[in-house]
Amino acid sequence: MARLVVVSNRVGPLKDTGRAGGLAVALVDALTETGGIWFGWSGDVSPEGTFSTLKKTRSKSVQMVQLDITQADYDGFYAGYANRTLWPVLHYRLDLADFNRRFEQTYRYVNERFAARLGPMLQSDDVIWVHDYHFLTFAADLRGMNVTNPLAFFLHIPFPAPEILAALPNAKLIIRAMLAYDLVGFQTERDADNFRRFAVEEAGATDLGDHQVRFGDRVIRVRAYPIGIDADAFSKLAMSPDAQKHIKRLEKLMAGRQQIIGVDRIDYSKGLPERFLAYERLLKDYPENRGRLSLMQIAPPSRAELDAYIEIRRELEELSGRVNGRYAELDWTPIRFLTRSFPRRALAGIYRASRIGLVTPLRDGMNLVAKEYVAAQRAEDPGMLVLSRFAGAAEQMKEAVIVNPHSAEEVAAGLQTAITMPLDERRDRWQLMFDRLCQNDAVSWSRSVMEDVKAIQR
Ligand code: GDG
Repeated sequence: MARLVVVSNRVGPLKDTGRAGGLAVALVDALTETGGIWFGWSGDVSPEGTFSTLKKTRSKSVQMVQLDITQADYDGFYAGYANRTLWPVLHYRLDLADFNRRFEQTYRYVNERFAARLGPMLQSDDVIWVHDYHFLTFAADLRGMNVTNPLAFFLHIPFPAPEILAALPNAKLIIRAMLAYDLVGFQTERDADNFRRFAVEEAGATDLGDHQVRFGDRVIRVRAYPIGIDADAFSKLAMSPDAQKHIKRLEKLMAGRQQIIGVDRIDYSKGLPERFLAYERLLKDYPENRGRLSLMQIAPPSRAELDAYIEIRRELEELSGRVNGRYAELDWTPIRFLTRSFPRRALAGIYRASRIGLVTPLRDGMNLVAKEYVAAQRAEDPGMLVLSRFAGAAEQMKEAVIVNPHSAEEVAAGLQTAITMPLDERRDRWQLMFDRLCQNDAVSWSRSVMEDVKAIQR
């Protein structure tokens, strides 16, 4: 069996430390099956940067190989083009995008340097699987070094409509570089369609039907491979004694009341201020929930150095202060806003103890929290998921209460539907979602990408 080489910005962990999410578990599983390399940034900045000595660690047949970058690479590639240009554009936020041309140059340079360091490690029959928006142009660099191995790519975040992407300077060149991959995978059918449309309408590719486009003399497979979680393991985690401890603590605190849970990195794509406003609207429009249904928002900080994130955090603190000031009672706090992270097993327990999972991103590639919330529920009395139509997860979780996160009235009405939903209906809807999560888990996701990449005609 051909060896697998995974490339992603951050690498590992190789061992299941209890912190690893479904993605790391799925990739380690795929790597262990064939043996291989997981290659990416070390997370460190050094003066030698991509010219530094490779950092290597091994666990059985899998080798982790990591590379530093320089401060200038960090500013232009990571904080710059990846997070200030591509992240907003791909999440449909042209208003937040910074089109600094130096960012783009550094991004292309760092992609080239990573390719130059990976190239010498490759064997002729390796299959290479590259992840996410940090490495859109990576395949073109490898092809420039005469690498002819099968190259697959998966985008974890949304791919916008061509009308949006066209605003990105040099979008055509970036997409043409992506057409150097043999397979380009997305979270949803919509994302795959958007990419195909851009490739055909703007970049000169031809649609061959059957999820394929031609560009020059190459055929590229373009398809949706919705990512899954390790549903069975997460469900068991939610029943573990450790999770149980958290459930007990929360239940004591709630004293018979109920809780809505939100868990998101602080990021403008996650629709957090809109969510707080929708909850405020619920208390206004459906006053029977006052004193009875609180909102707990867990929001570990992310990429805290970016101004946009500091601003959202401040806004959320203000909003929660306002709602709490207005509606709190001596023994009841409406919003509990926790800007810290929790161990995974605690999270599983918190999901399980919450009657509603509220997942309302303005745009999201998939959103694994939606899937984890469902996996953590009690089969006999499951909580209900209220889910944004703009999360990739909505394509596969139609039994959730689907809402438009921009409309506070609609989210409030959705919350009311969820809280008053009869037990039979909750059970039926939950069972359908849970069965689908188990069938389409993280391992089956990576297998289906691997099967398609192996079927590529060379
Ligand atoms: C990108 C795409 C796509 C959160 N707080 C804590 C914690 N988490 C974990 C959750 C979940 C993960 O982080 C977040 O995953 P999401 O899918 O919701 O979002 P992104 O981080 O933006 O991920 C996204 C994903 O890639 C995969 O393809 O679904 O659309 O944006 O697993 O549980 N984990 C722990 N403590 C916390 O406090 N341990």
